[in-house]
This record gives sequence, structure tokens and C-alpha cells, in this order.
Amino acid sequence: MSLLAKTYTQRAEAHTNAAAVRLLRLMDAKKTNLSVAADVTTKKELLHLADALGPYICVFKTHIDIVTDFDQDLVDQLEKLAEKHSFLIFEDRKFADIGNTVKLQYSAGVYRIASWSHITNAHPLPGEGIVKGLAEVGMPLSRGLLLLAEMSSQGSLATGSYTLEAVRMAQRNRDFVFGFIGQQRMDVPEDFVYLTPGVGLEAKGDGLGQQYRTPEQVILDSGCDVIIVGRGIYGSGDIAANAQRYREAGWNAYLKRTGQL
Ligand code: 5BU
Repeated sequence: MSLLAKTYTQRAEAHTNAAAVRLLRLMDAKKTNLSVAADVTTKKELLHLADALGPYICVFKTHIDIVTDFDQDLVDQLEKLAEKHSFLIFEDRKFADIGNTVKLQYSAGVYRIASWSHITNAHPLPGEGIVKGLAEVGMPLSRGLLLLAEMSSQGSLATGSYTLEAVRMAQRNRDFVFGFIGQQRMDVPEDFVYLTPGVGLEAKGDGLGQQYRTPEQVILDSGCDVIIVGRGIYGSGDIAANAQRYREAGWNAYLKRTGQL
């Protein structure tokens, strides 16, 4: 059976990374492959989005360093909401330094990301030491890492042989690296989970380089697994209704792909 015809649950069996197994199982259980990108700058707004959108999502994606009034209580509450609604937290930190530095950035500082974020991501740019450094912190905590294989923004330099090298780096570190942030699935035998930003049903871009594709293009045509949607959900109108629309579009594309629809 081809990878793309398999359900998320079937694919969970082949994964060893704890975060990947949890994610794949909870997607089928909750019937959602939607992740919300909560790019808001106050604790109140962030917690509101997590609670209001929790029922519709598999992953709550944060940029914790944009929250002006960050404190430990925010993290405690976010973790409670993740339990309540059964979603994983993904700090979109995009680490990009040498192994020793990212280890400290991941474990220490004000945010102590590794202590609460199930998933984080890194640029392969500095070389494999970045994965090794993050793994020293993340593996004992059962965390998972995504490598940035491609970006959604116009003019991104992460293309061609860079993207191929990202995939090779992931293949060599499968215990910790379970997938990618990317725009299209690369044809390799291993099962990697793809989380894909740059998703919008209306807008085509944002005037600052962002480029949008539809959930169907992402899940069905490009073979990715999770759609990441920010402003398309919280930008205007009823956020729960918007989330339901994206959830349905993403889920139907998955059902079509797996022959269930
Ligand atoms: P938007 O509001 O749906 O455009 O938000 C997209 C989010 O995904 C935002 O948090 C970005 O930081 C993130 N993102 C992205 O847009 N494109 C990329 O290639 C990567 C992350 Br990697």
C-alpha cells in the first residue's frame, strides 16, 4: 500500500518518535489535520485562541517570543488546554545556530521551550550539529523535531539540493526528526510527517511575501499531512466557524487521498 493511501493511524505504527505517534493517532481520533498558527501578542489572546479553537485542531502552533506579557502561568494554562482539548503544542522556533547554542535556546532562557512544547523545528542550514544539540534536550522529554525543508514565502532559498540535504539529514536522525515543514512530499521510502504553512482559502498572499494554497492543493496534490492556518482563521469573522471550514476542507482532502471519500 502506498504511503499516501494509508491512514494516519496506520502510519503511526511505523513511527518510533513519541510525538509523531501521538500526533498521527490524535488526528484520526479527532478527525482533524488542522493546525492553527496563533500569531497573537498577548497572553489573553493566545489562551483564548487555544480554548476556542482547541476542539478543531490537532496542533496549536505558537511564536512564544511575540507574546508581550509572557509568563510561566501562560505555559501552565496552555498545557492544561492541550490536555483538555487533546492537541499538541508546536513552538515554531526555527532554530538556526550551532548545536551547543540551540541546546541552550531550547532548554533555558525565559521560555524553556523544551519543557512545554511537544514539537519544535529547526533550519538544517548550520549542519547536523543542530539536530544533535536539540536531540540531547528533546529526546529524554519525548519531544519531536521537524526540519525546515522548504518555506512558503516568495523567493525562499530553501529549494533544490538544499531541500534534498534536509531530507537526508532527517533520514539519518529518524529517532528525533519525524518530519518536515515543507510544501510538497519528497519521494523517499521513509514515512515523514509534513506540516505545511501558507494555507488560505481566499487570499493568495499578504503583501509581505507569504503565498497561500488551498487545503486540497496541500493535502491531495502535494501529499502533505497537516495544514497550518493563521490569519485565515483568526484574521476576520467568526474564528470557530472559520476553523470548522478549514478543518472540513483539510479532512475531506485526506479522506479523498486515502480512498475513504
Ligand atoms: P498565516 O497567517 O496563515 O500566513 O501564518 C502562517 C504561519 O506559519 C506563521 O506563523 C509563520 O511564521 C509560519 N510559517 C510560514 O508561514 N511559512 C513557512 O514557510 C514557515 C512558517 Br517554516
